[in-house]
Amino acid sequence: MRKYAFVHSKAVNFMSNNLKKHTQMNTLKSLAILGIIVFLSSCGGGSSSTESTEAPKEEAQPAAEVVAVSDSISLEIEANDQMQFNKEELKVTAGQVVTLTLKHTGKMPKEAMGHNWVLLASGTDVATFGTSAVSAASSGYVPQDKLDQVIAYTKVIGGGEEVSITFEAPKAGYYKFLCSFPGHWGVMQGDFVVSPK
Ligand SMILES: [Cu+2]
Repeated sequence: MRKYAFVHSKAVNFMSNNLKKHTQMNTLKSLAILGIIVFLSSCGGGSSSTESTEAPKEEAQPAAEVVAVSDSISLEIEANDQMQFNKEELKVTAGQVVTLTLKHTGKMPKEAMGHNWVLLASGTDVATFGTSAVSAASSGYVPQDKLDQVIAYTKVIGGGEEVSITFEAPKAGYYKFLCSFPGHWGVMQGDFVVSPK
């Protein structure tokens, strides 16, 4: 009986050891499988989260790179007490809606140092127009019988004042602008360049 019991207990021991090993192996196996699952799912999750963060960037980039050709433009030109414009050339694109602002940065009154900005039609001679403008004081030195030679113009302003006008850019080409206040056109003139659309 005792021997049997010993054997039995040994057998039980053996069995329980085996069971332990088996259970351990099972546990290891399940841990390994779990590990693979976790690895796979984290990979899957990782790649999908990468996609989700990259996708909006790819969509956003082209939108940010889109440079629309503006159909309007704002230009600014200054005139001073020294009878000077601060720009000799202004550039726009054909058909653009141009908003031009003339600023008189000086202090002299418009009767003594008045300035305007006049854009002449293609083929109009600056000297001829400037000379004829002298006698057009009542209309801001823009002869009303020569408006066909004028694309756009501002009123005459004095020191510290500014004025804005809006007009449509003419067809592509080179035009002249000037200040038509008596005696100013000789130095106060420049090129208005209209490039094709
Ligand atoms: Cu002037």
